[in-house]
Amino acid sequence: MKKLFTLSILAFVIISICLSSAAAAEFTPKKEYTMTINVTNTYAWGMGGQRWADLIAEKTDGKIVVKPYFGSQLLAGKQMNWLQAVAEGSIDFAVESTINSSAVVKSHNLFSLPFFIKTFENLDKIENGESGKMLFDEMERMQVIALAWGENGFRQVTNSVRPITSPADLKGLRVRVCPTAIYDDIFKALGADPIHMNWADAVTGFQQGAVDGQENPYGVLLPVSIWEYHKYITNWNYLADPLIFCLNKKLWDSFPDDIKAAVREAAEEAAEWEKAYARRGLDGDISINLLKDKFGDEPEVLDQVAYVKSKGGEVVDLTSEQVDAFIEATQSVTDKWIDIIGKDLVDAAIADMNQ
Ligand code: X2X
Repeated sequence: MKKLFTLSILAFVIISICLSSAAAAEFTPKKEYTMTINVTNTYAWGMGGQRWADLIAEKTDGKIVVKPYFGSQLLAGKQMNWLQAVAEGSIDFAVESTINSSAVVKSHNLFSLPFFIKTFENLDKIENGESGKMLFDEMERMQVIALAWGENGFRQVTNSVRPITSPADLKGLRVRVCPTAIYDDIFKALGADPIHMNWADAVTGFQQGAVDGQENPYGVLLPVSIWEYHKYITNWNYLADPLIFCLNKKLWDSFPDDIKAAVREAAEEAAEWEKAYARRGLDGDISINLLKDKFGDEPEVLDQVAYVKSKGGEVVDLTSEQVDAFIEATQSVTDKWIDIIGKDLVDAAIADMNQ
């Protein structure tokens, strides 16, 4: 009896050892995972992606190696295709803009509703609120796990012809926009001529004068020295451009818990830094202090608007009456797109902003 007992304990121990080593052996990381990013590593966005990859390596003791591919290299420059690629697993990770997924996921146009979000505070409330959760849940249903919100920024309009202070000033201007429908509607409503161009081709387009203007956040205007092509910059915060730190769901599900925790922590830390870097000087001292106190980082350019001015950019700030004229001119676009985005999500976003 005693012998039987000892034998069964022994059998139990052996089986347990076998099972646990089988579980450990079950996960063998790939030698290298891919990450797609639409811009280069000279932008806050690109630096944020690189930082996520570096932190993943650090926090997993080198077990998970992620290689960022910049400039949508893995997509042959087709920036609008990233979400499908991550969903089907042909690309593993992404730090990408909701604009670039908005053709595939209609709800991502929420951030492109003209003059809807307007402030960093509102944007944070959406990202951290119910509407932000709805957006992440929807991505999970599409096989993409979203871990953190980063930021390209509030987009400002630039051009080489004249200062823009009213919709009439945009009349007839050829404006490069991201290849997506809501931008067409907005710029047509304002009397401009929207031209689709992938970012991979856009700067050459500016150099060659193929367009009169474009729109992008300060985090993009500085690295491409926009003042060299477009002297006039209007700060109108007309729409927001968040980034999502995310990865393929099947890959995520294959990770053991400790790897999941490390990848998530790395995303949160990299996104917090990236957002602060993109916002520096645009939200008073908040982001500058966060970079310094939390990350020990003191970037060379602290005031991005002043920097653009120092390079010869003519920067216009709109009065609230001037903004009202743009809101009025784009009201039909808002009405149309609320239905496409989904009223439930828009209402949730309004409720979040009112919190
Ligand atoms: O294409 C753009 O304008 C850019 C770089 O901002 C995005 O990828 C959304």
